[in-house]
Amino acid sequence: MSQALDEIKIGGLGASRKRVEDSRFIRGKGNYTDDITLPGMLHMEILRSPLAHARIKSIDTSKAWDIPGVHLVLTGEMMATRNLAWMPTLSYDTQAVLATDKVRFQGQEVACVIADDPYIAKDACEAIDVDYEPLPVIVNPRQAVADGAPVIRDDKESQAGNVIYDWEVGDKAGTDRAFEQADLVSKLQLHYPRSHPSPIECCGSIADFNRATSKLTVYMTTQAPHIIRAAVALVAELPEHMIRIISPDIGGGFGNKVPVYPGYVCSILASILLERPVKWIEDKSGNLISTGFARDVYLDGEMALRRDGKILGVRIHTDADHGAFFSDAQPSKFKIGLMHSAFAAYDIPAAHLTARGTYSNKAPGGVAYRCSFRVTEAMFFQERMMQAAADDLGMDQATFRRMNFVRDEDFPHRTPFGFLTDSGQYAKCLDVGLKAIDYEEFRREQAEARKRGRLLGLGISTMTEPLGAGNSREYDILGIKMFDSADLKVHMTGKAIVRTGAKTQGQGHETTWAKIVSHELGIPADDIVVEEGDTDTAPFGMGTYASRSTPVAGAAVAMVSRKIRAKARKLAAHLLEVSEEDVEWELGRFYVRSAPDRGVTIQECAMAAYSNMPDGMEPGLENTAYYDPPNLTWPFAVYIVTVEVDPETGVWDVLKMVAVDDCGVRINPMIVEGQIMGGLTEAYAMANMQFITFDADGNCVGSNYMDYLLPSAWETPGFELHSEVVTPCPHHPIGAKGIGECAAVGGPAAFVNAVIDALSGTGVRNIDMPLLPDRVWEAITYRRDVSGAPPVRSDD
Ligand code: MCN
Ligand code: CUM
Repeated sequence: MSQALDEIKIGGLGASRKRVEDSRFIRGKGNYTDDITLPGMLHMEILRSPLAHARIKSIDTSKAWDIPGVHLVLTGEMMATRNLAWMPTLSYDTQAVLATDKVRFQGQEVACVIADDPYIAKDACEAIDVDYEPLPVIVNPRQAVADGAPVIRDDKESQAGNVIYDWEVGDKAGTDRAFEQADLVSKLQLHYPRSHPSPIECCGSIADFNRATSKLTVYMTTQAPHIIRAAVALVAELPEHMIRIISPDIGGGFGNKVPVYPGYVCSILASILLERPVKWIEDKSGNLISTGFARDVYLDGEMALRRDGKILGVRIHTDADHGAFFSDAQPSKFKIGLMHSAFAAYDIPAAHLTARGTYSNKAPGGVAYRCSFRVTEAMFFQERMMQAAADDLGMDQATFRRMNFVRDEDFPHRTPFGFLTDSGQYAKCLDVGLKAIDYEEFRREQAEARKRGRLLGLGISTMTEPLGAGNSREYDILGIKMFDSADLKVHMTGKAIVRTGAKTQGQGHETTWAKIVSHELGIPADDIVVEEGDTDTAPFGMGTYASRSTPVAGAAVAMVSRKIRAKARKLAAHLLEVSEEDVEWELGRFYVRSAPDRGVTIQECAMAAYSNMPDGMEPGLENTAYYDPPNLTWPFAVYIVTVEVDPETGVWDVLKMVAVDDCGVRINPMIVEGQIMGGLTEAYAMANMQFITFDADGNCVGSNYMDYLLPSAWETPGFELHSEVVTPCPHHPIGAKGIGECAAVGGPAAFVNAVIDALSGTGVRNIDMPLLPDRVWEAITYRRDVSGAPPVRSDD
């Protein structure tokens, strides 16, 4: 008779367990970087450049030094004496820590002041006199490659112009042939604008160098503490074991907290020089103008089509504007991230992608913001192109997608750009979505409404996202292979602590990792504490981004639990006085096969590991697992939205939105739903209201929260979520696929497609995001496409 535990009751897989971290967050008891105060701590503020491109003729800091309470004024020149004026980036480029020769974007770090309090430091920054000689400014790739364009990175000897890379992937000859055979070629050009993650908490750090012990402890807002430790060891030439990075609670990352920022480096150097803790907390505008920009890609593509709707081939050219420094974190093999995941869900014989990256006088930008290395741009272009192609063919949007989907029986499937997708039920997800939105009925209503001058539209977007880098064969950052780890210690009373190399920023790892241990060992989730983010205690890992935590660190949690179970089995055999082969496992308990009533619980095994182990067995019940996944995980989703556009004002409203997400086995359904809701909210904000761009002088337009709007519950539409399609990941130990970014990746195209669909018949093929009312109005009124590419007029 089975005495197995009820997994849902103990909080294992499938239980919608409330997030344990929330009990401190909602009480205001979180421990964020800015909550930490150390004895003798000083405060740092940064002086930023008002100009986008200028030669620095001189910097006079004397007035700042004279202000009482100022301890140190750092300039690039001083950094240079320690070889720290420049630092390497995560993409094999260099980035100025503090400007020496020139400033290259508005908001660039020029000097720092360390003082008794942040107000003195800020005042002292304003007392610094910088003499700039303005230079011509570049704000887009076209200007970057124009004849006579100023060379932005004249600091690099090998850099002749402004091109960072030219890269290609796919089958050029095969794609050329596909286009020769096409009945019809459909084309689309668009710009995916800059967007900004804007987490509620800005970036910051507290560096604490102790001369007596030679130990450097840094509390910082980073999504990848171990990478930072390695970077500090290499850049500051400090021994790695003397560096401890602690990433405490993080108030949202969304990719913003992956890169290494000059503020971190300056606070570290200041602490070493002053031998006191130095705190730097970025202000909101500093965060918005200088850190972690995403996208800014021009996409130009065409699709070769057969008359019956079969896609024969795809060509894509991308121009990516990286800003002044190429500082993305991305796998070193792939210059434009995983842009070539485009069209992975569709069965397309041939495809070719060319990519060029250029410098401009804008803050470093590119990869970060809920995107798994540019998958957001890839899926956006894919679904906008699918819509344009179906329209050109005169085919129904749903039919066109369904006929080109990779079919369930065709997995594993090699995508035209070389990825291997392994599982999914694409047509089924689409069908669930169409039913939920009542597709046929809406099309009827739409036609009826049109007769009365009302503009209704429906947009479909699908996405299949490669989540969970590595495997280590293909994925590395700066040569560091991408795998992850988990460490599990079961105490003698059967309570446990699990640590991973990931770092939660709001995703709920403290809740979900405990559930995986519960699932594997039957220890109640409430008996397991999860800790991440301290490099002195957590096993080495590559951190949390690209929704890699569940695919990689989460898998490591399952694997380490299995190692613990294997040892517990030996302890059980010893306690039950039978041989190991006679011991069976059910959730939470080992028993004798021939006598199921005779059993011991996992807790009894834990006690025995410390008090009654068999002769010759190493005491304790602890282990570590490193997990190198065989493949990425490939979640799939269908997002469908209906809108009404007001032809008089260009304002559009969402009527209904449905989301069908298949992320394999859901560890915690409630958290998964939260991730999808959050992602859809961000997708809506990007499509509808978030405007941050640059004028011809390189001024950042929209660099405040009046223009760059963060959606609240008030303006966010309702979303209807569907979870009935579950295709377990064939290689993940518990069948889970990542979910953290899917809705933000696939969502934007659904909104834009819906608005363009509402305008069908006007000839408008594209309006660049955000679809602000004036842009939609312009498209309707003048029956033309509307570009959002910079430069914009400064009065826009
Ligand atoms: N999960 C689950 N079942 C699955 C998949 C995931 O229960 N099949 C749970 C996970 O265990 C985890 C959460 O859902 O608690 C997200 O898991 P995962 O998809 O593995 O993503 P990560 O944990 O790696 O989170 C990173 C992802 C990224 S890259 C960005 S950007 C983003 C996102 O998460 N930033 C966020 N969501 C965010 N949510 C919050 N609140 N804050 C951020 O900064
Ligand atoms: Cu690309 S943002 Mo997330 O991967 O941290």
